Amino acid sequence: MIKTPICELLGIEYPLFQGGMAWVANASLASAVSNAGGLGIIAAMNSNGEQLRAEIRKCREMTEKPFGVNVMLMSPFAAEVAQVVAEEKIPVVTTGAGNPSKFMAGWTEAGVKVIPVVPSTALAKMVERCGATAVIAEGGESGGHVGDLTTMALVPQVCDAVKIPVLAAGGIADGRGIAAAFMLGAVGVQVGTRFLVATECTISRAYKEKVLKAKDIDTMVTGRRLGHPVRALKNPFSREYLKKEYDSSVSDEELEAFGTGSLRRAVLDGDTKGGSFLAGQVAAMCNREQPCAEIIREMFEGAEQVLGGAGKWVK
Ligand code: TUI
Repeated sequence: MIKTPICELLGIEYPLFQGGMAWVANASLASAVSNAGGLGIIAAMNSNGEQLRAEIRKCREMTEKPFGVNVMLMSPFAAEVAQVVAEEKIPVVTTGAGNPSKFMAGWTEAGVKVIPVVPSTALAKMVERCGATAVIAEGGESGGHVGDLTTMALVPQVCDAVKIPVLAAGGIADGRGIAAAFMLGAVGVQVGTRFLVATECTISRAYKEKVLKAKDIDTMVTGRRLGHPVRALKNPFSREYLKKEYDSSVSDEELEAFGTGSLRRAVLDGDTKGGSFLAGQVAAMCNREQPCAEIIREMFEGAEQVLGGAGKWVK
C-alpha cells in the first residue's frame, strides 16, 4: 500500500488527483475517481457560478467521498465560481493558467484548502506565502495549457523551493510515472490524460478514439503567439492554427476567433477536423478504456512493483 502525507491531509486513500480538465471533468468523472479512492475534481472552466453549483450538487449525489473543484483563472467566470467554491464549502480547490493569489484569502477563510498548479518555483513560493496547502508542479508534457519546464526539471526544483507538499503532474500515466514522481520528491500525482479513456468519462466517442489510437509523437503545442500555449492531439484544426500563428497577415483577433469554441467542438460534438483535442504526451500510453477504479488500482500496483517495497511511502 502507498500512503503519503497528502492522503491524511485530504482524507483520500490514494495520493492521486484527477486533473480538472476543461469541459471534460464533470460530476460523472470526478465522483468515479473519488469513489475509487483518489481526489476527483470538477472543472469549473466552462461553467458560470450557478452551473458549477448544480454540478457540485450532482457530484454530491454520486459520492460521499471528498472531491475538489478546479478554477481556470483565465475563465471570464473565475470570480463568480470562486465565490461558489467558498459558499459550497468545497474541501479542496485547485487553480490553473494563472496566479490565484487574489482569491486565496477568501478561500482559506472559508476553510477551503487551496492547491494551485504552478509552472515555476516563483509562483510556487508566492502561493506558499499566500497560504496554499500544497502545490501541483505541472510539466509541459501535460495536455491543455502548458508551462515551459518539463516535469523532470520542474518537480525537484519546486520541492526545494517550498516547504508545503508538492504533487507532480505532466507525463504521468502509469505506475512508473508515479514512482518517478516520488523519486523527484513529490508526495502525490495529478493525472489527466489517462482519465480521458475512463469508462465514466463522458467526452465524445471520437475524442476517446483519438486518444486510444494516439502514438507518441501525436501531440503538438499551439497558441504560443498569444501567450497561452496549449498541447493537443495533431489534427486539421491544430495544424491550421499553427499555420495561422506563423502567418503575419492573420491578426491576433482573427487567431483568437479561430480558436474559440474548438474545445467544446471536440468534447461535445466529436468534430475530428475542427475540434481541439487536448491531451498530454502520454496519450499513447492510454490505449484501453477502463473504469476509474481499475485505472487507479493498476497505476498504484505498478508503482509498488517498480518501488519494490523500498520506497519511502510504501507501507
Ligand atoms: O490550466 C491548465 N490546463 C488547462 S486550462 C485549459 S482551458 C483552455 N485553455 C486554452 C484553450 C482552451 C481551453 C486547458 N488546459 N493547467 C494548469 C497550468 N497552469 N499549467 C500551466 C499553468 C500556469 C501557467 C502560468 C499557471 C500559472 C501561470 O502563471 C502565470 C502568472 O500569471 O504568474
